[in-house]
Amino acid sequence: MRATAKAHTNIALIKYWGKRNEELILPTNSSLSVTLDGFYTETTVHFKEELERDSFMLNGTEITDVAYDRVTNYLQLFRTYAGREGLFAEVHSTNKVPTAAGFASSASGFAALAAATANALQLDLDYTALSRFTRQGSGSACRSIYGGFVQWEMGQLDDGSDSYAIPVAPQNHWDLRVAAVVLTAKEKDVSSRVGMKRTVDTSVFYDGWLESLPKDLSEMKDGIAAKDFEKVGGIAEANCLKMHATTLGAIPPFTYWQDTTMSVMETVQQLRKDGIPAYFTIDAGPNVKVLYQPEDEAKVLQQLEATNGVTEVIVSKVGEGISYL
Ligand code: 2P0
Repeated sequence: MRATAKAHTNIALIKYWGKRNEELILPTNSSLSVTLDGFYTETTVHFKEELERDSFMLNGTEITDVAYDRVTNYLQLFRTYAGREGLFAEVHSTNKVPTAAGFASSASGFAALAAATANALQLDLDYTALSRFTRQGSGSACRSIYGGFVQWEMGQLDDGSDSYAIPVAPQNHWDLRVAAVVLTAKEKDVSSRVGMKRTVDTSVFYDGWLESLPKDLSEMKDGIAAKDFEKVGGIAEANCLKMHATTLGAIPPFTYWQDTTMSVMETVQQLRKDGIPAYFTIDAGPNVKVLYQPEDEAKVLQQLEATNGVTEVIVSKVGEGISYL
């Protein structure tokens, strides 16, 4: 009753931004991401008959706060499914996701936890079922079950059974690079969960965002199939800007951008003016991720590293899906 799994984080090219059901984590739109090889979580789950409660160690430290509650509540889903109420586990996670890089470690974290838990309980789940379970830990995590380019199908059903990830193109389809640009920026004060809820509930721009998504998604998939870098980068950047625009229309309004965020955006725009195709995307925080092609790496990194407020640039290639260790 012990298993270890590894999962990589992902970056959305078409963003998930809003839930229609908060408990089941059902989104208001389908999203699409690329799995990254640079950032991952390894998790061991060990169920033992003699335990009286779950325990959670993260990077060697015992966790007892809300993060523990989230893990133990999540394990409960599997216990109920397996008919193993009262069977508790020791969970050991190691995060190779520098928090400073502004990646949601919840994506790789819940994907690795789901995979390890299902294996430890010897549940014979296919990737669709595993992705459905993963989604209930953290939405974006369901995309990390697969490597390469991955869509999270929003689904229509109230019970969430048709809301899961589907592979769009495998890891070896296309050799893209994503630079995570680490900034001298303050921690965000609106979490993604709070931010997306406030936006759904109050933003006057939210309907426009939703209306624009089917076209973005279908053109993005065409661009990926054709390996059309400028198309994919252009749609990803515009989609990110629209998502962030919705936060300015919320009540009270908020933004994840800081001055250093905008400096990096300007650097990327200047790279394009200089003939180098590079595009940015930003999640629920100040850090920026930059998409580029391998042949432009030296110039892109040089310009990013020279930008005011940039402390580090971490490069990822397209990553693989979950694996068992
Ligand atoms: C995404 N983000 O598609 C979007 C873009 C942030 C901006 O998914 O509440 O940690 O656990 O489902 O997945 C971040 O939110 O939120 C996120 P929950 P999650 O990657």
